[in-house]
Amino acid sequence: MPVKSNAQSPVGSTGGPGILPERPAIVVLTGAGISKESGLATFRDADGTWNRVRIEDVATPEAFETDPLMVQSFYNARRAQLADVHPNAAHIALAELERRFPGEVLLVTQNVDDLHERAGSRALIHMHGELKKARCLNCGAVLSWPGDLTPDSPCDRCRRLGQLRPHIVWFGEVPLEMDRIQTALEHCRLFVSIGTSGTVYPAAGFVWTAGQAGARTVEINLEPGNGASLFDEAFYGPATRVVPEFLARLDLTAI
Ligand code: BJW
Repeated sequence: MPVKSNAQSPVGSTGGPGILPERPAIVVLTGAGISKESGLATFRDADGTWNRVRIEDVATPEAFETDPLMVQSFYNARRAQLADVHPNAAHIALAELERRFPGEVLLVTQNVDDLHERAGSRALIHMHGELKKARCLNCGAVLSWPGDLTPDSPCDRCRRLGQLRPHIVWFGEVPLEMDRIQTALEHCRLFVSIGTSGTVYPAAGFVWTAGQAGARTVEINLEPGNGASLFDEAFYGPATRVVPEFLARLDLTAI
């Protein structure tokens, strides 16, 4: 699958360059498992999204070129679902960590939902994009887009019709903010991975980068992920229980 660059697209993060720390002591990576108990499906569990729809039909640039209406409908439904779900105890515990820790924390999420920001996290990167944004293929604008997107929606900036796509990183596209994430991983002292199967790269390789740089690496998941052997420590169980417990026990003065 050829890799396409998202270079045209500006910052994919919530916090913005002023808020995002360059060399945080703690980097947290989250995946779909953290939002599962809020009511959002994961991808690869038995009841996951990829057992319901084919990746090739909805999550590649080729799918969008072939059938934009089908792809827009898939993302419209998932965007609409965000109105019915709420941040859970794991999202809230991570937002509290950011407030409580005297140093800097960077939260990198693979999730395209908005539950981390609704819980109060600010230093946040959405490396696979955001459901509530659209991107213009003509002018590159990244627009806030809370409602449905149609194949002929006009761009708010250049006014061209039919050029907007979901601001989502599909297979074969380069995730957002990779330089910033790489620098953070190379300088952090604690790396915590939560609710991800460790299947999709480059996120699946972050534990290796952080470990090579000397960070303590911790996996929190329902069950061991694909990269389980790469972590120094692991805590298994539902995120709403294990994440608050782990963070409550963490000695913040020792990081
Ligand atoms: C709980 C829980 C509870 C449940 N509590 N836990 C061979 C061919 C072609 C491509 C490739 C290839 N080999 C590698 C590639 C690259 C490809 C890739 O990795 N493919 C693999 C599948 C093999 N990657 C890419 O194409 C990426 N781009 C890229 O690599 O560019 C090159 C480049 C990179 C860097 C620099 C320069 C160049 C892009 C990947 C885009 C991924 N997009 C998606 C969909 C878009 C968003 C959307 O529609 O929502 O992102 S795929 C999907 O997977 C989504 C997720 O973010 C991502 C990760 O999934 P996640 O979060 O791990 O979910 P699950 O379901 O897998 O796991 C959930 C976990 O939670 C499980 O472990 C459960 O146990 C656990 N859990 N309940 C705690 N209550």
